Amino acid sequence: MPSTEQTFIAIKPDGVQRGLIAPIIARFENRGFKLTAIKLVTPGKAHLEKHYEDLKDKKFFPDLVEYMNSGPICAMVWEGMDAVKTGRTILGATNPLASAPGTIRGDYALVMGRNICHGSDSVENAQKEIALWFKEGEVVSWKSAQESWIYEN
Ligand code: IDP
Ligand code: MG
Repeated sequence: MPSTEQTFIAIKPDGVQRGLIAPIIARFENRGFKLTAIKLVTPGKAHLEKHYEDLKDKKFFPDLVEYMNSGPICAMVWEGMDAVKTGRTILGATNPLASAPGTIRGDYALVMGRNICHGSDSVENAQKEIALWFKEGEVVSWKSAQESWIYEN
């Protein structure tokens, strides 16, 4: 049976402005993950401070919030086997210079303050982030016709 693990993936304002929505979505689709929610949002400072509340004491926090507040964000939920950990692998390391080619950050970014994308770092945080970014009913449960070609049984 396919796993129903979900992760929150966001294309940050630089990724949206640079026209990278489609190639980023393609990486998750092509890998076999299922898109269960997507929207373009500019949620405002308070929401972004909440999203990154664990980092509020970091020196870069004000710049991070300003960066995230600088344009629309493409917020998504992707579902599938090991979605959280594999989602992070697809993104690459936080520092794009340390990200392997073939990862999103390793292919499209150079600096941490413009690193294109966000991905949940644990199943627990994924659940929190999905609840923060999406309302009840915005995450859609559906059966992919590809399922039996991606998973065994
Ligand atoms: P992650 O996005 O890989 O999970 P986190 O440590 O959760 O990395 O940091 C959140 C975001 O804050 C990063 O994606 C990056 O945009 C920014 N950031 C993290 N560390 C630094 C830093 O040392 N300088 C500038 N920005 C940073
Ligand atoms: Mg993080």
